[in-house]
Amino acid sequence: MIEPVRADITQLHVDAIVNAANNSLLGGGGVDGAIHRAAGSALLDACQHLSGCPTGEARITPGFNLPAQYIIHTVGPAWQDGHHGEKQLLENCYRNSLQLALENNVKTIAFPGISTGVYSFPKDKAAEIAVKVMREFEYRFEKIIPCCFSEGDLVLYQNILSG
Ligand code: AR6
Repeated sequence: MIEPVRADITQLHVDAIVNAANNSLLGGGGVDGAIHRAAGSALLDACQHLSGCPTGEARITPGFNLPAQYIIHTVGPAWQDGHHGEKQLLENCYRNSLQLALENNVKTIAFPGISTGVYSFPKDKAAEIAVKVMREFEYRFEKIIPCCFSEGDLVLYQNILSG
């Protein structure tokens, strides 16, 4: 089941939440900053052992102080003009995150809108890509949650899913 919710992803009681990280995996602003604050400093220690992550790939850590058991860190593309492989890279983020989740027996997982903040990926295009990949994996999870930070984002996902 794909079930969009409006929430702060750090508060969700799911097996795994996904972080929209950067190549260093050492924290930043946006949802990345919120996750590091909520998980505690042990997360930074764990990330330091991962030696970064290429764009489109994913890495896993414990959730530490979060309600979620795991954090899956993925690095979305920064939007340039749509002709620099951005769509494929964003698709890779969703696919690699869901694959890594399956390998760790994750049944419930929540995603923020990867790349749609600081990285400026157009929200409608990003949501179409997210839902396309989530639908491929839907039946291998109990729940896949697009975690929307604004009411507008929630309506966007609801419209795509009902269309
Ligand atoms: N819960 C759910 N969604 C959130 C939360 C939250 N607590 N906070 C923000 N969002 P962004 P990006 C939404 O900028 O575009 C960082 O500095 C937000 O509304 O966090 O992939 C990293 O270190 C937006 O829809 O990630 C990288 O350097 C979405 O999360 C860079 O930003 C993603 O926005 C990554 O940029």
